[in-house]
Amino acid sequence: SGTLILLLGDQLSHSISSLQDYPENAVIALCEVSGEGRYVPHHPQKIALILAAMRHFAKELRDKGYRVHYSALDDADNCQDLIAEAERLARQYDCGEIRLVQPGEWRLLARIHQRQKTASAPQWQLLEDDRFFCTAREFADWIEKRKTPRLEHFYRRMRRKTGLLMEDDAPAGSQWNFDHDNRQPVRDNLGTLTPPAHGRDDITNRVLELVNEHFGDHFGTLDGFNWPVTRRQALVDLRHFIDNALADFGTYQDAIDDRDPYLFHSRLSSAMNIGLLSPREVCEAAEAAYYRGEAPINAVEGFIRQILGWREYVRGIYWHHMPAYKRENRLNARRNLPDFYWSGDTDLRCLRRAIEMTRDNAYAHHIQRLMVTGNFALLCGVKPEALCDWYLAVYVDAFEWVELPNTLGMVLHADGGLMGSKPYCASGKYIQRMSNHCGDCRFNPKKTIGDTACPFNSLYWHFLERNAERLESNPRMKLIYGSLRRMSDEKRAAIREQAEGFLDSLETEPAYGQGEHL
Ligand code: FAD
Ligand code: DLZ
Repeated sequence: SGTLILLLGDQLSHSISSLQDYPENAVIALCEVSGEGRYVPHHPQKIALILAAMRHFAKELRDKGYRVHYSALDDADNCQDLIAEAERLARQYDCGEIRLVQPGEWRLLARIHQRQKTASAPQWQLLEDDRFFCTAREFADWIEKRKTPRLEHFYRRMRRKTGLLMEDDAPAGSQWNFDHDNRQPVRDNLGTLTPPAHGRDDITNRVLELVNEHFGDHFGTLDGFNWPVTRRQALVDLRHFIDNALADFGTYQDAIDDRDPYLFHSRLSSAMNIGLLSPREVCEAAEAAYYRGEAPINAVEGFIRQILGWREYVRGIYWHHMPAYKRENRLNARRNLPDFYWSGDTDLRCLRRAIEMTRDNAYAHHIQRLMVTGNFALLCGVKPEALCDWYLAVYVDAFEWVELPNTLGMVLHADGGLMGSKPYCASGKYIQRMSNHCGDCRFNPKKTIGDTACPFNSLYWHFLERNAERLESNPRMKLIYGSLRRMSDEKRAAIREQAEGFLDSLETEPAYGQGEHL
């Protein structure tokens, strides 16, 4: 009997291993199922991206002559669950084997392993996902030899392995890392860039209607949908970034603008994560711009480090430490996610704008995710499962292999320091320095106590005090704990009272989204 090749919604690469050397007459299946749209309440733009990209990809395969089965969301006999639907199709096409590239989320992999153990037919066969620079095995070999694994060491190894930005054995520009040049705050008249507007064909328009019908109740709007749904569109975005934004990417990498959601960021994460672009071609395009003299080394190195370094590192951490990783909560955070994460209805201007941009675009850039919505949740002690479900739901690029280490590890410092040697905690002064939000906010970042004090300030000290036992001995936290210790008892008590008053005001009955999917 035959083979069913199952392609998931984030496996839309023509070079993917499951499409190489497959048995003659195999059926390639792509399945839209409501189960994948609802395991967290995904942003409608994320669902629309996946479904539109799947439909376009299926068409490209058919045009190339492949034998394709496409299960549409509205099909009467659709099981609405990936595993059940694939097994139904295997029976329909008389396939004894279902072959697929390993999924990017543990929850699906665990279910497939379960089917491998218990189901007599069809047989599930998993292939390695070779669309990354580093395999899970290679990462395991690397991390198992290290007492304190750090991104920087891993990244240098990947630079040497790939030759990206290497000149003989030396790093281009004679330094591995140009981070110190990449911390400029936002400034007036930065000159905003408009991303390319992608045309919507009949396929995309139909998907937008469908998503509105089925998932219109989820947080997020569909109106401004402009994510690339084909490789051709993704290449347009890549070219736009290289030609117009890359040169300033480094300098303004950490800046936050009240009006511009994208600044000089690439907006390429979703295209890479679903397979429309390969990380290698994106890095090579940036490297080529450097050697053409079109972008400085601080920009190009900074950009390549995000992809060759961070993106690979988080994936390695995820597969090496799952499933235990998801249960980590080293700072013992227990608070519910404030309801305003699902509405933007808050007086804190920075949070409001990050959440509104997320609602409108299914996107916020890294520093908004880390230092605004992330930092706030860290300082408040939001429980990891609630925050992780939020990040997994609301961003167009969110898949658990990349979302979880960033949220649980980098933001919440819940993994004991695998993702960062210290928590990325900051007071309102950081947000004031890097952004232009504070001028339009009713809170004052210079004040810690009183009605108009920026809540980030008292929360910051409260967080440090609450977690002193675990963090005080960290050499990178010594200075700040010194300041805390030098404060008078009265001042500390006043800050504590201010922070606890604020935290109490957040405690309402949560509407939904508290990590119950764990
Ligand atoms: P750019 O700023 O242009 O960066 C270029 C590329 O580098 C990105 O496209 C991305 O592929 C990669 N990259 C940058 N930072 C990281 C990082 N920390 N980890 C992994 N890759 C990185 N990224 C996701 O792709 N999916 C997620 O679900 C996701 N969740 C996140 C959750 C939190 C709490 C945080 C702090 C970060 C998260 N990130 C995630 C990383 C990063 O914020 C996004 O990759 C980036 O904002 C995407 O926008 P961009 O393509 O414009 O990125
Ligand atoms: C995210 C998503 C959504 C919303 N819908 C589908 C779908 O209908 N069919 C599908 O194959 N994949 C979908 N995906 C992507 C999967 O959730 C993703 O492949 C897994 O989480 C593994 O990374």
